Amino acid sequence: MSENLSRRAFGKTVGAAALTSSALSASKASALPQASPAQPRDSFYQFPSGFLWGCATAAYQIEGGAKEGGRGPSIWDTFSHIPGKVHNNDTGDVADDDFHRYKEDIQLLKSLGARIYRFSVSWPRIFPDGNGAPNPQGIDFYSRVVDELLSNGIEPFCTLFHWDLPQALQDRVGGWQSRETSQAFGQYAGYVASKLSDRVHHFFTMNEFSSFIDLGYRDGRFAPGLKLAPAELNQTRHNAVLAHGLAVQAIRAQGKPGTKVGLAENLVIPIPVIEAEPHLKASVQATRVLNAQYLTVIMEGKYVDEYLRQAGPAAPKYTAEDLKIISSPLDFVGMNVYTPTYVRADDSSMGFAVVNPPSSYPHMASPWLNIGPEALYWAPRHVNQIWNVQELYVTENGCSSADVLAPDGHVYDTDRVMFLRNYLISLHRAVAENIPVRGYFLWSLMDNFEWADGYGLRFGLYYVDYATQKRIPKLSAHFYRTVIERNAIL
Ligand code: PNW
Repeated sequence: MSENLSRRAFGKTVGAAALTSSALSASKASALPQASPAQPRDSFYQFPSGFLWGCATAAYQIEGGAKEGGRGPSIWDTFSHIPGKVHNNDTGDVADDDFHRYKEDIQLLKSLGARIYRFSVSWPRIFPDGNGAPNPQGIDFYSRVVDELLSNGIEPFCTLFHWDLPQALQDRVGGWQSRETSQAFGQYAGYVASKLSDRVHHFFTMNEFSSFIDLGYRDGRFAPGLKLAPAELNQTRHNAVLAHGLAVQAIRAQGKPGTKVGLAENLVIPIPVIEAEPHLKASVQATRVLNAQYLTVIMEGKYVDEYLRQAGPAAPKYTAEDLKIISSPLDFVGMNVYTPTYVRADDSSMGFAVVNPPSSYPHMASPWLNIGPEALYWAPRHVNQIWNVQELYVTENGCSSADVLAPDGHVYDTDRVMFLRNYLISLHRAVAENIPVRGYFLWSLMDNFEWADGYGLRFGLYYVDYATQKRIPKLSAHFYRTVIERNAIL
């Protein structure tokens, strides 16, 4: 059973914190109204009313039910069952068992006060064979999830591809190495939109191109575990952005009028080493060049010269028609924001240089997760200013911590609270500067299958005891609930 997010458990802690901060500031003049020691203070970091707060998850990471409801295998089923590919040889066979517990999990969202929820549809639940005849039980499951969300006052945002490619397509045509997969994705996207867009108003085509292509087809660390040469890799990237464009068109053709389409991309987020010219200019140029293969071609309908020049004979082959499809206009852009990439001005033909972090740079439990709160300011600022995007969402932000259950049954993830508080303060800066960020999805609602790290790394607001499937709210869940309730960072 889920635990309620009652204030009682953390009441003492919260009271103590309030007392300390009032005592400290009592001696200082403050622009903010003074609150009595027992009362929470007003926050400087107040969000505009109507700002949407929520959480994100993905099908393979939470659902389980791998062989139920007519679901076909995905490349992640195959990959995770190969010994040595995933930490501890963990698989998503059961995961959080959300396939059976989705009602309980929606109550977790409700206890946080979440207004929006980003979930993903498992392609092989809908088309067990990749394409051909849909499996009616598949769409029924998501239809029930959507109804349950709506009846709890939570708006569903649906991701169509969060990496669980049908194994049938990998076997038949080589997955994203083939344009046939791009075509099949368009058909699948149109079908889901035709069934859910009466109730789901926002669709994301893809989640994080670089993660499933670069880690899956270049480094071999993610499914399908390939290490392609540069020319094949660039063609695979091209097929993936083409699939995105075909899906945008299919959703517009088959979804209800007014259905909004975008994507959830973990763009490289260049941050000027010092917030002054000429580094500011360098960070803008870096954003376009470092995202050339994915977001830039989608937004501009063109591969930037720097990329084509660098790729040389390994550049992808494409037609003008491909570029038109890839750059089909979007209604919004979703950004998955984790780590910063510091850049400085440079005399090279690129106009910028990436500054690699020193070995002392701090990171969270995932070694790649360098802490850079400003990323949550710069990602929306760059995307809004470079491509004039007028509707933005933070589709993921959050972190892994070495969470432990304390003897009193709680999880005191103070590092996650520190991480979130600082990132959200940067997000507040963006919103305060009128950059049109409409909502924020925290990754993740609950601990789940963290891809090649299996269940070894935890990103949830709720701790999941995998032996019992019990969900336990961490300190960060209480923090986030307070943020949502006050619509402010404290
Ligand atoms: C994202 N990296 O993945 C995904 O969208 C989620 O499914 C995932 O659970 C979350 O972030 C946390 O990792 C990434 O190695 C996975 O740089 C790996 C990397 C980045 C993002």
